[in-house]
Amino acid sequence: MTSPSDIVVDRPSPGVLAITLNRPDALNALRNALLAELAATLDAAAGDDDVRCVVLGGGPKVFAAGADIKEMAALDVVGVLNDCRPGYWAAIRRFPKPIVAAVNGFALGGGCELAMLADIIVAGDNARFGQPEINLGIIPGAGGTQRLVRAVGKPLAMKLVLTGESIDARTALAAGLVAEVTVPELTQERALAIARGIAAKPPIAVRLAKECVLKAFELSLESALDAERKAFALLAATEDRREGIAAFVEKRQPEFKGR
Ligand code: CO8
Repeated sequence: MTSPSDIVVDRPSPGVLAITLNRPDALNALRNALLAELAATLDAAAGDDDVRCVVLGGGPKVFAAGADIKEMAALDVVGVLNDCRPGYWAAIRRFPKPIVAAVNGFALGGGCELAMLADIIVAGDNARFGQPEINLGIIPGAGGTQRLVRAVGKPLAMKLVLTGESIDARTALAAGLVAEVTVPELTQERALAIARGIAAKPPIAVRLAKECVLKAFELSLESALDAERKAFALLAATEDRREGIAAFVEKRQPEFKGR
């Protein structure tokens, strides 16, 4: 049973869906109900033409302090094997439109893994990223051992995963985990500005661009270049490509329709 209050969903401007994690008293710990609600919201947004980009935030003080440890404590090995959470994480991972994460405060454990599922991370300078699972006798379970390595390289990823230490926003920026750092009061606004910019771009090209960039993590270079070539050719069939090029030649703003 999902609680409607675990996330707040808003449409701050055309084409942009803002999702805010809403368990501030538990530092936005990602209990099952929250993950279910987030996955269902993204599933609905995937099929909604009025959503072109998502901003995912946790409010001014915290992004998410990880899986809900109290909920997790009840699981034995059979419970973990039958866990519903991998399904929710897969739904978030499969979301085909861009997600911009606005991260203030802690992004730890599953919170860091959730931020890494976003396509762009804007961090407040109060943000802290880490994978402290080792302190609980477990390891990251939603991609942390893999995505962190790909984002920041082996030495720093290994240090974070093995020591449970966290890094601040500036270190995360220097390491390539986040795209921008700002003051916490502006994190959400910056993320929204980026999302508004993406929402004004041609949606099919945006979708294929995201798909192709993600292939860099999944395929060999040769196969990924092949996929890029095919996506590039596919876009030649879109009205938006004609519109984009015509608008450039005619020195006017393009009007993209997602066709
Ligand atoms: N789960 C549940 N409750 C939490 C969590 C959490 N992860 N984090 C904080 N809370 C709760 C606290 O229990 C406390 O509640 P209460 O007031 O009722 O006691 C409240 O939030 C405030 O927390 P603190 O008093 O601890 O706040 P501090 O500012 O003193 O400390 C910290 C903040 C350092 C973030 C601290 O709360 C902390 O260490 N939290 C746990 C961080 C952590 O270990 N995260 C990893 C969790 S494991 C995980 O994410 C695995 C993901 C696997 C996914 C697998 C999918 C298949």
